[in-house]
Amino acid sequence: MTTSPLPKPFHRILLTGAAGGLGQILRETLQAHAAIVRASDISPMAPSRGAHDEVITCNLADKAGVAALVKDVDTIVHLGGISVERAFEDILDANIRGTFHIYEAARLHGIKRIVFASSNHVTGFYSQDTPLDAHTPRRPDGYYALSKAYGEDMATFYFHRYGIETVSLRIGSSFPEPRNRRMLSTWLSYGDLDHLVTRALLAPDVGHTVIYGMSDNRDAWWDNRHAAHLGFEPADSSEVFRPQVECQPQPAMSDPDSLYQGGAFTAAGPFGD
Ligand code: NAI
Ligand code: 15L
Repeated sequence: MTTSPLPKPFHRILLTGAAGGLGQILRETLQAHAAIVRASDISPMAPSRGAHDEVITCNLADKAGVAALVKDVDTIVHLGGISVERAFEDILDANIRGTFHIYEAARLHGIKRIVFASSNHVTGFYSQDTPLDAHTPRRPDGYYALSKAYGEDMATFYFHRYGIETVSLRIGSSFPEPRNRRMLSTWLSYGDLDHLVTRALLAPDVGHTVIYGMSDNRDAWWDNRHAAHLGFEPADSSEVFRPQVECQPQPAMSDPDSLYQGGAFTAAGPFGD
Protein backbone atom coordinates (compact mmCIF):
# COMPACT_ATOMS: atom_id res chain seq x y z
CA MET A 1 0.00 0.00 0.00
CA THR A 2 1.36 3.46 -0.86
CA THR A 3 0.87 6.34 1.57
CA SER A 4 0.49 9.90 0.35
CA PRO A 5 2.83 12.51 1.89
CA LEU A 6 1.47 14.70 4.69
CA PRO A 7 0.22 18.10 3.48
CA LYS A 8 2.75 20.91 3.99
CA PRO A 9 1.82 23.65 6.46
CA PHE A 10 2.24 26.50 3.94
CA HIS A 11 1.46 26.91 0.27
CA ARG A 12 4.14 29.54 -0.44
CA ILE A 13 6.98 30.84 1.78
CA LEU A 14 8.94 33.93 0.76
CA LEU A 15 12.65 33.76 1.61
CA THR A 16 14.61 37.02 1.31
CA GLY A 17 18.40 37.00 1.26
CA ALA A 18 18.26 33.72 -0.64
CA ALA A 19 21.66 34.21 -2.30
CA GLY A 20 23.42 34.58 1.04
CA GLY A 21 25.16 32.04 3.23
CA LEU A 22 22.08 31.21 5.31
CA GLY A 23 19.63 31.81 2.47
CA GLN A 24 21.22 29.09 0.36
CA ILE A 25 20.75 26.61 3.23
CA LEU A 26 17.17 27.63 3.99
CA ARG A 27 16.13 27.68 0.34
CA GLU A 28 16.63 23.90 0.49
CA THR A 29 15.28 23.12 3.97
CA LEU A 30 12.16 25.32 3.70
CA GLN A 31 10.94 23.04 0.91
CA ALA A 32 9.79 20.72 3.74
CA HIS A 33 7.25 23.30 4.92
CA ALA A 34 5.77 24.72 1.73
CA ALA A 35 4.61 23.60 -1.67
CA ILE A 36 6.48 26.58 -3.12
CA VAL A 37 9.51 28.47 -1.81
CA ARG A 38 9.86 31.90 -3.40
CA ALA A 39 13.55 32.82 -3.18
CA SER A 40 14.50 36.48 -3.53
CA ASP A 41 17.69 38.54 -3.40
CA ILE A 42 19.34 41.52 -5.08
CA SER A 43 22.33 39.28 -5.93
CA PRO A 44 22.36 36.40 -8.41
CA MET A 45 20.76 33.18 -7.19
CA ALA A 46 20.92 29.60 -8.41
CA PRO A 47 18.29 29.08 -11.12
CA SER A 48 14.85 27.67 -10.33
CA ARG A 49 14.57 23.88 -10.31
CA GLY A 50 10.85 23.83 -10.99
CA ALA A 51 7.49 25.26 -10.05
CA HIS A 52 8.13 24.56 -6.35
CA ASP A 53 11.25 26.78 -6.42
CA GLU A 54 10.50 30.36 -7.55
CA VAL A 55 13.31 32.87 -8.04
CA ILE A 56 12.64 36.61 -8.08
CA THR A 57 15.33 39.30 -8.08
CA CYS A 58 14.28 42.26 -5.94
CA ASN A 59 15.94 45.17 -4.16
CA LEU A 60 14.43 45.47 -0.68
CA ALA A 61 14.76 49.25 -1.00
CA ASP A 62 12.13 49.18 -3.78
CA LYS A 63 8.79 49.49 -1.97
CA ALA A 64 6.60 48.63 -4.97
CA GLY A 65 8.89 45.75 -5.88
CA VAL A 66 8.63 44.31 -2.37
CA ALA A 67 4.83 44.69 -2.39
CA ALA A 68 4.71 42.62 -5.61
CA LEU A 69 7.18 40.11 -4.17
CA VAL A 70 4.94 39.41 -1.16
CA LYS A 71 1.76 38.84 -3.24
CA ASP A 72 0.31 35.32 -2.84
CA VAL A 73 2.72 34.46 -0.03
CA ASP A 74 1.59 32.84 3.27
CA THR A 75 4.58 33.68 5.45
CA ILE A 76 8.01 35.33 5.19
CA VAL A 77 11.49 34.36 6.33
CA HIS A 78 13.29 37.71 6.10
CA LEU A 79 17.07 37.31 5.91
CA GLY A 80 17.85 39.91 3.24
CA GLY A 81 20.01 42.93 3.94
CA ILE A 82 23.56 43.97 4.75
CA SER A 83 24.88 41.46 7.27
CA VAL A 84 27.99 43.19 8.56
CA GLU A 85 28.95 46.61 9.92
CA ARG A 86 28.92 49.39 7.33
CA ALA A 87 28.35 53.15 7.15
CA PHE A 88 24.83 54.21 8.18
CA GLU A 89 23.84 55.29 4.67
CA ASP A 90 24.67 51.83 3.33
CA ILE A 91 22.58 50.16 6.03
CA LEU A 92 19.62 52.53 5.73
CA ASP A 93 18.10 51.37 2.44
CA ALA A 94 18.65 47.62 2.65
CA ASN A 95 18.01 47.03 6.34
CA ILE A 96 15.82 49.81 7.70
CA ARG A 97 13.73 50.75 4.66
CA GLY A 98 13.90 47.16 3.42
CA THR A 99 12.43 45.72 6.62
CA PHE A 100 9.77 48.46 6.65
CA HIS A 101 8.83 47.50 3.10
CA ILE A 102 8.52 43.85 4.13
CA TYR A 103 6.17 44.71 7.02
CA GLU A 104 4.09 47.09 4.93
CA ALA A 105 3.73 44.47 2.19
CA ALA A 106 2.82 41.89 4.84
CA ARG A 107 0.09 44.21 6.12
CA LEU A 108 -1.26 44.82 2.63
CA HIS A 109 -1.32 41.13 1.76
CA GLY A 110 -2.65 39.83 5.11
CA ILE A 111 0.47 37.91 6.11
CA LYS A 112 0.13 36.49 9.63
CA ARG A 113 3.76 35.81 10.57
CA ILE A 114 7.32 36.89 9.76
CA VAL A 115 10.56 35.25 10.85
CA PHE A 116 13.08 38.08 11.12
CA ALA A 117 16.84 37.55 11.09
CA SER A 118 17.95 39.88 13.86
CA SER A 119 21.44 39.56 15.31
CA ASN A 120 23.32 39.03 18.55
CA HIS A 121 24.86 42.44 17.82
CA VAL A 122 21.77 44.17 19.25
CA THR A 123 23.37 43.30 22.61
CA GLY A 124 26.95 43.33 21.33
CA PHE A 125 28.28 45.92 23.79
CA TYR A 126 27.78 43.67 26.83
CA SER A 127 30.96 42.16 28.20
CA GLN A 128 31.49 38.47 27.65
CA ASP A 129 31.00 37.74 31.37
CA THR A 130 27.46 39.18 31.43
CA PRO A 131 24.66 36.62 31.07
CA LEU A 132 21.76 37.96 28.99
CA ASP A 133 18.20 37.03 28.16
CA ALA A 134 15.65 38.52 25.79
CA HIS A 135 14.49 41.02 28.43
CA THR A 136 17.96 42.53 28.99
CA PRO A 137 18.04 46.08 27.57
CA ARG A 138 19.78 46.18 24.20
CA ARG A 139 23.27 47.63 23.68
CA PRO A 140 23.71 47.75 19.89
CA ASP A 141 27.33 47.69 18.78
CA GLY A 142 27.03 49.65 15.49
CA TYR A 143 24.79 50.86 12.67
CA TYR A 144 24.14 47.27 11.52
CA ALA A 145 23.06 46.36 15.05
CA LEU A 146 20.90 49.50 15.27
CA SER A 147 19.11 48.42 12.09
CA LYS A 148 18.34 45.04 13.68
CA ALA A 149 17.15 46.74 16.88
CA TYR A 150 14.84 48.89 14.73
CA GLY A 151 13.61 45.75 12.99
CA GLU A 152 12.76 44.19 16.34
CA ASP A 153 10.86 47.32 17.37
CA MET A 154 9.06 47.32 14.03
CA ALA A 155 8.01 43.73 14.77
CA THR A 156 6.57 44.79 18.14
CA PHE A 157 4.67 47.67 16.52
CA TYR A 158 3.21 45.57 13.69
CA PHE A 159 2.07 42.95 16.19
CA HIS A 160 0.26 45.38 18.49
CA ARG A 161 -1.13 47.53 15.69
CA TYR A 162 -1.93 44.92 13.02
CA GLY A 163 -1.63 41.50 14.70
CA ILE A 164 1.26 40.36 12.49
CA GLU A 165 3.33 37.92 14.57
CA THR A 166 7.13 37.83 14.41
CA VAL A 167 9.85 35.63 15.76
CA SER A 168 13.05 37.68 15.88
CA LEU A 169 16.08 35.41 15.72
CA ARG A 170 19.10 37.04 17.36
CA ILE A 171 21.43 34.78 15.41
CA GLY A 172 24.85 34.26 16.96
CA SER A 173 27.42 33.01 14.42
CA SER A 174 25.92 30.66 11.87
CA PHE A 175 28.65 29.14 9.75
CA PRO A 176 29.70 25.56 8.99
CA GLU A 177 32.13 25.73 11.95
CA PRO A 178 33.03 28.26 14.67
CA ARG A 179 35.88 30.37 13.32
CA ASN A 180 37.43 31.64 16.58
CA ARG A 181 37.19 31.46 20.37
CA ARG A 182 34.30 33.91 20.56
CA MET A 183 32.26 31.70 18.26
CA LEU A 184 32.62 28.78 20.69
CA SER A 185 29.99 30.76 22.65
CA THR A 186 27.95 32.13 19.73
CA TRP A 187 27.95 29.34 17.13
CA LEU A 188 24.69 28.14 15.55
CA SER A 189 25.02 25.04 13.39
CA TYR A 190 23.12 24.90 10.10
CA GLY A 191 21.11 21.96 11.45
CA ASP A 192 20.07 23.96 14.51
CA LEU A 193 19.35 26.99 12.29
CA ASP A 194 16.93 24.87 10.27
CA HIS A 195 15.26 23.61 13.47
CA LEU A 196 15.06 27.16 14.86
CA VAL A 197 13.41 28.55 11.72
CA THR A 198 11.03 25.58 11.68
CA ARG A 199 9.92 26.25 15.26
CA ALA A 200 9.65 29.98 14.50
CA LEU A 201 7.31 29.20 11.60
CA LEU A 202 5.21 26.53 13.27
CA ALA A 203 4.95 27.27 17.02
CA PRO A 204 1.49 28.65 17.91
CA ASP A 205 0.80 32.09 19.38
CA VAL A 206 4.24 33.66 19.28
CA GLY A 207 3.19 37.34 19.39
CA HIS A 208 6.59 38.94 19.04
CA THR A 209 9.09 36.47 20.45
CA VAL A 210 12.82 37.18 20.64
CA ILE A 211 15.21 34.24 20.76
CA TYR A 212 18.99 33.98 20.58
CA GLY A 213 20.04 31.63 17.80
CA MET A 214 22.77 29.43 19.22
CA SER A 215 23.58 25.76 19.42
CA ASP A 216 23.88 23.93 22.75
CA ASN A 217 27.28 25.52 23.40
CA ARG A 218 29.05 24.88 26.74
CA ASP A 219 30.07 28.51 27.24
CA ALA A 220 26.91 30.24 25.99
CA TRP A 221 26.16 33.78 27.26
CA TRP A 222 22.46 33.77 26.47
CA ASP A 223 19.42 32.32 28.21
CA ASN A 224 16.38 31.56 26.04
CA ARG A 225 13.89 31.04 28.90
CA HIS A 226 11.52 33.70 27.52
CA ALA A 227 11.26 31.80 24.24
CA ALA A 228 10.69 28.34 25.72
CA HIS A 229 7.22 28.24 24.09
CA LEU A 230 8.89 27.95 20.67
CA GLY A 231 10.16 24.46 21.52
CA PHE A 232 13.66 25.11 20.11
CA GLU A 233 16.00 22.35 21.29
CA PRO A 234 19.43 22.62 19.69
CA ALA A 235 21.11 19.32 18.91
CA ASP A 236 24.66 20.47 18.16
CA SER A 237 27.44 22.04 20.21
CA SER A 238 30.59 24.00 19.37
CA GLU A 239 32.49 21.82 21.84
CA VAL A 240 33.58 19.34 19.16
CA PHE A 241 35.47 22.19 17.47
CA ARG A 242 37.21 23.43 20.64
CA PRO A 243 40.54 21.63 20.07
CA GLN A 244 41.00 23.06 16.57
CA VAL A 245 39.80 26.56 17.57
CA GLU A 246 42.10 26.64 20.59
CA CYS A 247 45.09 26.00 18.30
CA GLN A 248 44.63 29.61 17.15
CA PRO A 249 46.63 32.32 18.95
CA GLN A 250 44.71 33.72 21.93
CA PRO A 251 43.61 37.35 21.37
CA ALA A 252 44.85 39.87 23.97
CA MET A 253 42.54 40.49 26.94
CA SER A 254 42.09 44.05 25.60
CA ASP A 255 41.03 42.82 22.15
CA PRO A 256 37.32 43.42 21.41
CA ASP A 257 37.06 39.73 20.53
CA SER A 258 37.95 38.97 24.18
CA LEU A 259 36.00 41.78 25.80
CA TYR A 260 32.62 42.16 24.17
CA GLN A 261 29.92 39.76 23.06
CA GLY A 262 29.86 41.56 19.71
CA GLY A 263 33.59 41.03 19.25
CA ALA A 264 35.22 42.97 16.39
CA PHE A 265 31.93 44.64 15.40
CA THR A 266 32.29 46.86 18.50
CA ALA A 267 35.46 48.40 17.05
CA ALA A 268 34.32 48.97 13.45
CA GLY A 269 34.16 52.52 12.09
CA PRO A 270 33.97 55.45 12.22
CA PHE A 271 33.10 55.71 8.55
CA GLY A 272 33.53 58.53 6.06
CA ASP A 273 35.42 61.05 8.24
P1 NAI B 1 24.67 37.25 3.71
O1 NAI B 1 25.34 38.57 3.66
O2 NAI B 1 25.41 36.07 3.22
O3 NAI B 1 23.26 37.31 2.99
C1 NAI B 1 22.45 38.46 2.99
C2 NAI B 1 21.82 38.58 1.61
O4 NAI B 1 21.02 39.77 1.59
C3 NAI B 1 22.86 38.69 0.48
O5 NAI B 1 22.68 37.64 -0.44
C4 NAI B 1 22.59 40.04 -0.13
O6 NAI B 1 22.74 40.06 -1.54
C5 NAI B 1 21.15 40.30 0.28
N1 NAI B 1 20.86 41.74 0.26
C6 NAI B 1 21.64 42.75 0.69
N2 NAI B 1 21.08 43.93 0.40
C7 NAI B 1 19.91 43.67 -0.23
C8 NAI B 1 18.90 44.47 -0.81
N3 NAI B 1 18.95 45.82 -0.76
N4 NAI B 1 17.86 43.86 -1.38
C9 NAI B 1 17.77 42.51 -1.43
N5 NAI B 1 18.70 41.70 -0.92
C10 NAI B 1 19.77 42.27 -0.33
O7 NAI B 1 24.26 37.02 5.25
P2 NAI B 1 23.91 35.66 6.00
O8 NAI B 1 25.07 35.26 6.81
O9 NAI B 1 23.29 34.70 5.08
O10 NAI B 1 22.80 36.19 7.03
C11 NAI B 1 21.43 36.19 6.70
C12 NAI B 1 20.71 37.11 7.66
O11 NAI B 1 20.96 36.68 9.00
C13 NAI B 1 21.17 38.57 7.58
O12 NAI B 1 20.06 39.40 7.79
C14 NAI B 1 22.14 38.70 8.73
O13 NAI B 1 22.18 40.02 9.22
C15 NAI B 1 21.52 37.73 9.75
N6 NAI B 1 22.52 37.20 10.66
C16 NAI B 1 23.44 36.27 10.21
C17 NAI B 1 24.37 35.75 11.09
C18 NAI B 1 25.34 34.69 10.68
O14 NAI B 1 26.13 34.26 11.55
N7 NAI B 1 25.34 34.21 9.44
C19 NAI B 1 24.44 36.22 12.49
C20 NAI B 1 23.44 37.19 12.83
C21 NAI B 1 22.51 37.64 11.94
C1 15L C 1 26.27 38.81 12.43
O1 15L C 1 25.28 39.48 12.70
C2 15L C 1 26.80 38.71 11.05
O2 15L C 1 25.76 38.76 10.09
C3 15L C 1 27.64 37.48 10.80
O3 15L C 1 28.36 37.67 9.60
C4 15L C 1 28.59 37.19 11.96
O4 15L C 1 29.61 38.11 11.98
C5 15L C 1 27.83 37.15 13.27
O5 15L C 1 26.97 38.26 13.44
C6 15L C 1 28.72 37.06 14.51
O6 15L C 1 28.47 37.80 15.45
O7 15L C 1 29.63 36.23 14.54
